[in-house]
Amino acid sequence: QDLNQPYRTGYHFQPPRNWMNDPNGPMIYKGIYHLFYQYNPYGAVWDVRIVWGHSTSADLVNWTPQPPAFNPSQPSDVNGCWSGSVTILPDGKPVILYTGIDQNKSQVQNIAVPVNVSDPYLREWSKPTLNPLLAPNAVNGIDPDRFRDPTTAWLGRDGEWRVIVGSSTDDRRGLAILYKSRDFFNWTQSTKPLHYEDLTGMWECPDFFPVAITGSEGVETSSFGDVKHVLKVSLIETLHDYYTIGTYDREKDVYVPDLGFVQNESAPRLDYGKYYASKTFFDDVKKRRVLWGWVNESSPAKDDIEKGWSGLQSFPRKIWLGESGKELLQWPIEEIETLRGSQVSWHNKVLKAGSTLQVHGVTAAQADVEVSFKVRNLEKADVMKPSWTDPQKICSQEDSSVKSGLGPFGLIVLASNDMEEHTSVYFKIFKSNDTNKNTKYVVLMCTDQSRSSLNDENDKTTFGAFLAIDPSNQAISLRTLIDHSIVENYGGGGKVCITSRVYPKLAIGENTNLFAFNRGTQSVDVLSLSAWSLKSAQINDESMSPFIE
Ligand code: DQQ
Repeated sequence: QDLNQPYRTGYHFQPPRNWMNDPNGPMIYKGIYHLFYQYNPYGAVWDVRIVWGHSTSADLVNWTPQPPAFNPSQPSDVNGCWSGSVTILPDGKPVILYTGIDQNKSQVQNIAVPVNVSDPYLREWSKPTLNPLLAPNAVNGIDPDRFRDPTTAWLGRDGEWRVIVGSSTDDRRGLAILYKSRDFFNWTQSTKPLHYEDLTGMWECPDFFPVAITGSEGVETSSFGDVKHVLKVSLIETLHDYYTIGTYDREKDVYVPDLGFVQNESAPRLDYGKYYASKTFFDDVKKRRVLWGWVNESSPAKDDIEKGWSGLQSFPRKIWLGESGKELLQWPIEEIETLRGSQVSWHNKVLKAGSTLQVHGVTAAQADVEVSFKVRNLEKADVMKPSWTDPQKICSQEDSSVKSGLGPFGLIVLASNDMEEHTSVYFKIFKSNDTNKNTKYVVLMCTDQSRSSLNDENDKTTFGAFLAIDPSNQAISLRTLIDHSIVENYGGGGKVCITSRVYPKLAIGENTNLFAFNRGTQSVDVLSLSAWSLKSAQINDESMSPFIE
């Protein structure tokens, strides 16, 4: 760890320097994984003239930097190469659809194709002269400032390709505009969008993909099998990624979410912390769907400029439909285990009321922790207040220092030697005040960044979500990935994810500690805890390949 750069990560994807935002066009091609990303080669802040950064990997863990795939260069993208996706055509060749900011500063959709398909690293891309393929015009009524982020296209039974592009109307109706094409070059706008929702504002980075009804295997984006569909949208108004699960009617070409689009504080999100502009791809080798998401900084821009970089990608996650059919589950891809070093294990330890137990023997600044809690005296839970509808608000009012009947209990991570700095990830259990609910209890999951750093200029907002499990017959599990300035939490086997960014001044490197804690009035059993030191991955080490800017 470079002591001048304590916030750079050991195993989270980041470029050697400068600004990064959305993951773009992830894929696997000829056994090589590719990640493109919104990259500003000129500095540590976003710039409209952003380019497609590019890295490749054999295992989704270690990454080789490649030259940017393309830069603004032609009238249809001269003012910026914005987000987009890859589609693998039936002959196995990949193509990119992306948003260009054209010579009039309008958002248009372009195509880029590999120059040499026999190169598994796909180092060179070209832009056919017929770009743009899709443009807003007076007839289609699309706002040229709100027309972007094409998805991976899918092929219908009728042999026509479909793709959606994010948009919104002037009165804040969010839209997934649908286009169809026979040859992938000439596209026609459908009269109806694939889906829309009033008062949701601009839909950025939509993602539309099928999930298997049973099992955790992924399915190919054009699959006609026994599937449900997921529509994810990134709402610019809240900067969160929301999803719905529903049915795609292939005859009418419309998507109908099972529960409608929930528009409240507890609407389903891929992550309830810092996480945006996510995108999935189907890995046909390991038969899984893999999710990437941009994790922004929580520091002021002046700090980003000083450290010379901004933005991380979450660790890649496998994503699939949970057994209930009502929620998506996410889990770090199994390849993370190749980084595991020394391990500490606990079995059946009691965390007495008010206790804090240190986890010794792992590198607490770069670790992978799995823990499972069981609570016995559920009747001691406090009753939910009727006003408690927003989990994030409850977590910030009732932060990690506020004792309740059951909880807070969980992990304290990135703690300094004197505990002056620490971040906590915890649960509280309440009795439901809604007698119509199937379970009597509500489990709240929170992450509290408020004491994470002596530096008060960072955004230390508390995060929270309700975790849909019944603590009377299920243990409460937590998986936490710690990596210097990022903490990714998976509650209940991946039902709820919360990611945060923190910038400790003291809890750095060897001066970092890890604890299990219980500040509630009742003891909690730790059924098991395993913690591993994680080795650093090779991430975009420039000596491995010239990083051309
Ligand atoms: N970032 C891109 C846009 C997208 C936004 C520009 C989402 O294409 O809508 O960098 O973060």
